[in-house]
Amino acid sequence: MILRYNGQLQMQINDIAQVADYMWQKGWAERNAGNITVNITEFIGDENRSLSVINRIPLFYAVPELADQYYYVTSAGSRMRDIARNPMDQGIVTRVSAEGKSIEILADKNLPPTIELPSHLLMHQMFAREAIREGKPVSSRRRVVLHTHPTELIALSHFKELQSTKAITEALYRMHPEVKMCLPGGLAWVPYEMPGSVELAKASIKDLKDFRFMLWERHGVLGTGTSILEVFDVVDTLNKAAKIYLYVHLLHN
Ligand code: 2HA
Ligand code: ZN
Repeated sequence: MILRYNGQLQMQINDIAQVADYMWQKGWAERNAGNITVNITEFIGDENRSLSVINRIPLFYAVPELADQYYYVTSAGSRMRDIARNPMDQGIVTRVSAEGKSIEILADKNLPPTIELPSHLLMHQMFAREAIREGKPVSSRRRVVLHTHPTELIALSHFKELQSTKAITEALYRMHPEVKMCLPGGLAWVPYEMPGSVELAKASIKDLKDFRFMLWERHGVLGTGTSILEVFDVVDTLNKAAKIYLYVHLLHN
């Protein structure tokens, strides 16, 4: 079925396409690098609640807190440059089933979701629990999970002396004071785990309680928040600080 657009939903999808384009232009999205999930429940509108289910994918674990939540999800193997051109040709709108045991693909096509969807859903489950604890709607806390491969931040993740939350955060704060303004909580350090592995998901979820952004050793960044444009801006600022770090150290050696 084809997604029916209302103004707010169109803006959300446009923002996703815009950020996919920025990440490609920045050189953070080689081949099929990166993935995005956004909770769009607030914007979905009654006109899309009756879309028929194209496919149902069982989950290995239940996420009852996410029952009836709607997500835009990039598809497995999709390229950011293609998502930028046509977000519904390279991504899907899904709903978590009423029992939270499967996801239902609603629009536009029956594409396989990113292989990172199970770990993204565990993160969204954590955000849902945060919101529920505060008596707020499930999607009112963080709605966005974005993963990308920013070159200079990955380069910094190779330096032994920067391989801790304290060391990487202080180095970036020192290089570019803007970082502290947009990310006062700091950047969490996650030691190397296989991309797409359960271990990487578990390590990330542990840090998500206290941090919105994390650096995965020799791999990339995971960012969370309420607006995808704001999440992009933070990664961009972090990566700028990483670039300055590299220039300064090159000039000193
Ligand atoms: O989705 O970046 O880490 C492709 C990746 C996996
Ligand atoms: Zn990756």
